[in-house]
Amino acid sequence: MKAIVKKKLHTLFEQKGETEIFDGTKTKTYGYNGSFLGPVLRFNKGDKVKIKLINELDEDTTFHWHGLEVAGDADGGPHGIIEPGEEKLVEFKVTQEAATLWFHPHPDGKTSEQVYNGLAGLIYIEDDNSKSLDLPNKYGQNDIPLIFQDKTFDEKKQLNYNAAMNEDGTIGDTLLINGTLNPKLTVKKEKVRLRLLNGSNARNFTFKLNTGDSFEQIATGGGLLNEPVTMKEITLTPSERAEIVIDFSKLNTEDELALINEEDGSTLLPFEVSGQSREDSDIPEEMNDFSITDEEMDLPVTKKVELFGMMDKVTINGKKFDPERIDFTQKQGETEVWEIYNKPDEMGE
Ligand SMILES: [Cu+2]
Repeated sequence: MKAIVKKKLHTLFEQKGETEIFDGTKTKTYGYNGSFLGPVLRFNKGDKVKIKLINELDEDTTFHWHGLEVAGDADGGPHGIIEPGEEKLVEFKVTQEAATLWFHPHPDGKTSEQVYNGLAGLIYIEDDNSKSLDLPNKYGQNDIPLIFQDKTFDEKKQLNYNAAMNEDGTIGDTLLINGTLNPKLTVKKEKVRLRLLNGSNARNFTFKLNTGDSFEQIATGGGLLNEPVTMKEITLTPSERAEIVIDFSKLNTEDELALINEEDGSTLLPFEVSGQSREDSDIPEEMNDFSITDEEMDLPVTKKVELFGMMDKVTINGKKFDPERIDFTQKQGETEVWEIYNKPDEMGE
């Protein structure tokens, strides 16, 4: 993945390109400021960010910051269309805590295909707390971005979004990690932080070490947990992020080590462990201080949300998406309790 773009990023293009995913063959792809996927955008809490967005595709698109707390006019939802050849300047202030987010297009009805073609990138937010903690933070050395996406290619090795469509979306038979086929990751005998993004359309991943060894989860898509949680596997549905730390100094590196997908037993990412680290990080027992007060626990349910349906029949509380309608309003700074119900369909799924 490309070098980190620091705060001075001014322009983000959505563009078409060609990428050599298979040796000697060019695959038509989409990308941000390149032919496939995007750079990692790094923000600090408190930053005032100004980005010029340019649509160089020949279709409508938007630039959406998934998980960022940002005003609607800068968020690039389906209402924020940028037409082919057009550009738009967005400005926002980063107000939330350290987290791993991602960006992608979000035009109504075209989102998944544009992401599938390659429009996806990571956003890292850091804050004083995350910088003061002794977490692995050397980009590309012990702090690794990993975007997992399954694709289907036709016989000419071109992306085929419609090939394996089911009622959940499209699935693929070929895994790309950071846009790369069959990658492996070389690490030292130290604690390594993996920032996992499930960037697939409809596939879940349950990440697990092939040896069954445990690792620590330090963050969800919302930011750092209060304390690290030891676990042996973690499931991410599409769009979800998690940060995990694997301590390679504690693993038997004579074994072939790999991250596998417990859902189907497939190997996702083999590790090659070579060399000792000079200074290993020390994961703190306390990383954050989220709490819910007793008063908040006792609040009655403010809103009920019923999710139902598949594809273009998806509804929330029986209503389909309509950009002209606002269903919920709430006051900033006020705690609400939402009850979310995922209603099964006739098949009971
Ligand atoms: Cu999103």
